[in-house]
Parts: sequence; C-alpha cells; structure tokens
Amino acid sequence: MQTGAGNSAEPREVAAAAIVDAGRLLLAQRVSPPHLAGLWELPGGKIEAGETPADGLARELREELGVETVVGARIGSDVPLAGAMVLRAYVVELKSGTPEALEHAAVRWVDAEQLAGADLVPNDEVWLPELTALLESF
Ligand code: DCM
Repeated sequence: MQTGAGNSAEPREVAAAAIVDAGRLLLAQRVSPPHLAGLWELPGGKIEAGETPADGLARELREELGVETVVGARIGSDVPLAGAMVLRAYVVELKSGTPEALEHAAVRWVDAEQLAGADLVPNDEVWLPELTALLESF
C-alpha cells in the first residue's frame, strides 16, 4: 500500500504554522478567495507529493514570508477541508529572517488578548484554545 502524499486514500494535507516569537503569534492576512480575503490565518499551504509535512510547510513559509523555520509538534485537531484535504497546525520556530507579506496582504504579531479579538478564518478558530495556551506558556 502506498503511504504519504499522493495516496488517493489519504486526504491531501494543508499545513499551517503557529510561529511564536517573544510571546507573540504570527498572523497573516489572506488576499483570496473573496470570502476569506481580509481575514487572518496561520500561514502555510498545501503539501506536495513526495514532501514531508515539515519540509512542505518550511517551503511554504520560505515562499510566503521569506523566512527559514524549524517545524515542530502538531497542535490542535485536524480540520477536514473540501476536496479531500485536511488542515493541520504545527508549532514552528523562526530560525532566520523577518516575516514579510510576500503573498498575503499583511502580517502581524499578536499576544493572547489580540488573538482573541482577531478576525480569523473560520477553520483556524478551532485552534484558539491551543494557540492561547501556547502563547501563555511563553
Ligand atoms: N486554510 C485555512 N487555514 C489556514 C491555511 C489554509 O483554512 N491557516 C485553507 C484555505 C483553503 C485551503 O486551506 O481552503 C488551502 O489554502 P491556500 O488557499 O492558502 O493554499
């Protein structure tokens, strides 16, 4: 049996990064599709066939934010997406670079209180308890 990305029996993974630095979490503002434009998300994207989730997420963050990262542990629960995809979040450490909005409208760092008031994309709202706990652990 095949395993990993490309196996039609497995949902394709979209990986999202909880990047925490100096007690704050990085949010990125989407530009598309229209119903998500302007809302804030954990940056990330689709894992390609043959990539590990860690490698694919690091690649997405390089492309989207211009940073080098170390992808750590899973956080929160899986979120099923349309089109046989699944969204998963990972704790990610910034290794070098300053995040820039290369593919987003903007990026910003938030503390726990600011996170609670942020207009998140609906999928990412399910991770609020874990993200808040993560921020409060720093
Ligand atoms: N997505 C999401 N939350 C994230 C990242 C992505 O809900 N933090 C969703 C939006 C799309 C799908 O995953 O439905 C693919 O993301 P993208 O359009 O960024 O490739």
